[in-house]
Amino acid sequence: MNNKLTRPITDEEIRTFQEDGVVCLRGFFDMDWVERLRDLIDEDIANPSGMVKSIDAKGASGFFFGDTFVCHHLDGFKDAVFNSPAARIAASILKAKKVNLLFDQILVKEPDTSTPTPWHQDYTYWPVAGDQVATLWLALDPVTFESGAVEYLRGSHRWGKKFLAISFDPDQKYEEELPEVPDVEAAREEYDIVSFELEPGDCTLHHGLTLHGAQPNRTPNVRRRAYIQRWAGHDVTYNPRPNLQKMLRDPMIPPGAPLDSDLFPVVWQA
Ligand SMILES: O=C(O)CCC(=O)C(=O)O
Repeated sequence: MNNKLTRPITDEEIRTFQEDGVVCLRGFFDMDWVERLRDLIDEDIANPSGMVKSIDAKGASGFFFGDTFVCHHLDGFKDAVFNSPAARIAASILKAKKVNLLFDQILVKEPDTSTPTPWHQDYTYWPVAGDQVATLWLALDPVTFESGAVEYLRGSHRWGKKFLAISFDPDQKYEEELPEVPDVEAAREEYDIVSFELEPGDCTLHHGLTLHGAQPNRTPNVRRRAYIQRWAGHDVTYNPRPNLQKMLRDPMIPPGAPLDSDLFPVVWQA
């Protein structure tokens, strides 16, 4: 296993992230990581954590599986947090002096899964304030539009807007005073939508305010397994509010403080 970057992140890649709100980074994770994470995902599906939630739409075909804070559940994921190239990638793209892991996550769309991932911003789900918030989405299978590639609205992180979080979970309601996400699917041609066909080991980094969603997995036989990490840089502080996404536990840090804690560990610093 190797946590060194196979090459430095370029200024062009940082600029793309800053301007577009998403950048695609190919081949930073080798096949050892891919195969290990595939096995861990199958282990988690067979024996999920207490944070697992059903996210299949009602009456949907297939199986859309999600589990969060998985590095607290299976040690192999902890290894991927602390010893894979992910933290250095996130720090380089965010130009951060340190990065904290907010949480890690699995999202699997099995073949013939009809549930789309609704358009949303990540930021409004989480107890954070600050700009350096990003998600690393690592492909563990070949990903195409047909199999449910994530789509992004280019530059939407610079609209200066926060949108109400959409519930993936019937037990969870989000009630902040925020406008609803625009109905992108109803007028796709009006938006600048970007997505990437990925090979196993390729990843994307998107900003916490970038609007994104994903299609169903319409293939009859291609799994779409993703391992996802949520990162925060040095300008991010703890901003708890009512009705946010459930965190594994209270991080026991005061509002306004840096995130540094057992729950949101500093994984890399300069
Ligand atoms: O994998 C998906 O379907 C959606 C991913 C996503 O929304 C995210 O990683 O923030």
